[in-house]
Amino acid sequence: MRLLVTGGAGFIGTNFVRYVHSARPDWHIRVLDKLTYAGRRENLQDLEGSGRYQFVRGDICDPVAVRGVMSDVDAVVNFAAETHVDRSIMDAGSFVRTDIEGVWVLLEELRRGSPAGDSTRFIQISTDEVYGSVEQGLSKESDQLRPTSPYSASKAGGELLAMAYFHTHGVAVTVTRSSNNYGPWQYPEKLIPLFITNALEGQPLPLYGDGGNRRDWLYVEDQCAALLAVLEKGTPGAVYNIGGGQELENSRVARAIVEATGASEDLIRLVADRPGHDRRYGLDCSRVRTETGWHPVTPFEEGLARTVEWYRENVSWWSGIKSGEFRKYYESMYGGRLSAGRGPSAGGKV
Ligand code: NAD
Ligand code: TDX
Repeated sequence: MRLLVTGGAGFIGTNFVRYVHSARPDWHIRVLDKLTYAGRRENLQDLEGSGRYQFVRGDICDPVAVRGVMSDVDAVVNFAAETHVDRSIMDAGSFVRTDIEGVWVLLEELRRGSPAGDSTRFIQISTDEVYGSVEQGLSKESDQLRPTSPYSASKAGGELLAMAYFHTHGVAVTVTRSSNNYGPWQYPEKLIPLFITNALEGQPLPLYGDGGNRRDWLYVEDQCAALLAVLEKGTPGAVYNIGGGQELENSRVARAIVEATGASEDLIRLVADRPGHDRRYGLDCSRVRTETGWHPVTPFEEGLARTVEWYRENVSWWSGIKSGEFRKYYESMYGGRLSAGRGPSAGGKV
């Protein structure tokens, strides 16, 4: 098996490449990654001498770069994307480019290089956010898509285009829609790594709105196992929900982080809400379970403990990130919100 992993130097990609490298010792893995602010070649540096791993820097929107890495592969797993909802609210341009146009470039190359009948697999990693906010119950793969943020709308565009290439051109596309991942190597802009690293630094934990929005949490190693199962046992033309089955209010997550890091609960601050903030997502994962046998095995408390330990042991990884371009981003995203002071001491109840 020769596997191309696009966006492999980001959070889930790094975990997936490491997982597959160890679980399938006869597979060759090539990563194509643009190395945006969210990607780090160093995450996978130790695999570079193994003879089974190759890193190529390049943009999935660039047909020449894509052609150069795709000609001899059996499967492509596409993680490459702009992924942070808050950044998509500030500026959606790069989301439209990478999450829609980039997917199109990958699909065009698959179509060109694989005349009908060829079976190069294409796994498009999508998200539960494409269903939009679901107040009650669980979304099934056949449900209507109602994305509400520029991020989720771009991801919906990418996966719909991918399925169109399955139906129209016979490209062997499979789509996965997963819930919120957490674990090692996650860029500290997302809720869990931001709150863990802020707690370790004694900085405030800015909780949006009333802290009552709910997410379903999936430990990243479980996500990797699910993706390998889908790659090996899933069906082209199918969509698979992949969830952790562990739904929590954000305020509970914040308190769990405070507890796991030994920080003070006073660090938790209620701040102005994210515009268009989806209240809840929930996934019915019976299809992936029935067809591949996969189910998540990591309880949230255990996954969080492992994640906190990883951030404690890898301070140089995240403190470097947080002292760079991130500072400007953090100030523009949180500076005004935090100084507006809706924290518990100012009356906001967590
Ligand atoms: P991430 O932001 O940590 O990493 C994204 C990676 O893609 C980075 O390495 C970046 O350099 C690379 N990249 C960005 N634009 C690129 C381009 N134009 N060409 C090549 N590489 C490019 O993201 P993540 O959290 O690891 O998410 C991976 C995928 O999983 C994304 O498609 C995301 O939409 C999806 N997803 C993530 C979650 C989650 O909770 N993190 C949940 C569901 C779905
Ligand atoms: O500072 C914060 N405070 C806060 O209350 C941040 C960054 C987030 N939140 C809230 C917003 C959400 O309700 O926490 C929840 C989780 O937020 P994020 O970590 O930004 O994730 P989310 O918006 O749910 O999207 C994530 O899951 C689905 C990923 O970023 C997406 O890439 C993925 O598709």
